[in-house]
Amino acid sequence: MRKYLPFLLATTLTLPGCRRSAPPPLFEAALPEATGIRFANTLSQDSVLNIVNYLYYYNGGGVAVGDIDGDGLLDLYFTSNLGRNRLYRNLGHFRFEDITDRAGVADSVGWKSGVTMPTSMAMAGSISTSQA
Ligand SMILES: [Ca+2]
Repeated sequence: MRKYLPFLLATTLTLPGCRRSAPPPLFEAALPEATGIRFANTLSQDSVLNIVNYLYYYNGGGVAVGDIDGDGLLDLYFTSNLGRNRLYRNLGHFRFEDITDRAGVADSVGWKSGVTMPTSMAMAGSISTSQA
């Protein structure tokens, strides 16, 4: 037993220091208060609007990313199945401004199930973000 004592002592003292530290998270929650993005695709159920009558009822709307004002920052457009869509202009540093009403793209009528946005600069400057 005596001859193993140095090994046991060394192992006992060094093993706790060999634990791996947790890897840093890949994603962090970005709260509406910090980003300015306040969008929720809220659905209610009734006898007409439900998953029995429409299998894709809970598949969601969509999110498009593109630079709508040509400032080099990617802007976000969220579509709501039944509610108001939202267009957010990127101000930089994960801060966004809701420009839905100025752009006239709320489109709160009807069922929206997706959205696309050109990835080129074709739309740049087509939506004015300045307040008149
Ligand atoms: Ca932009």
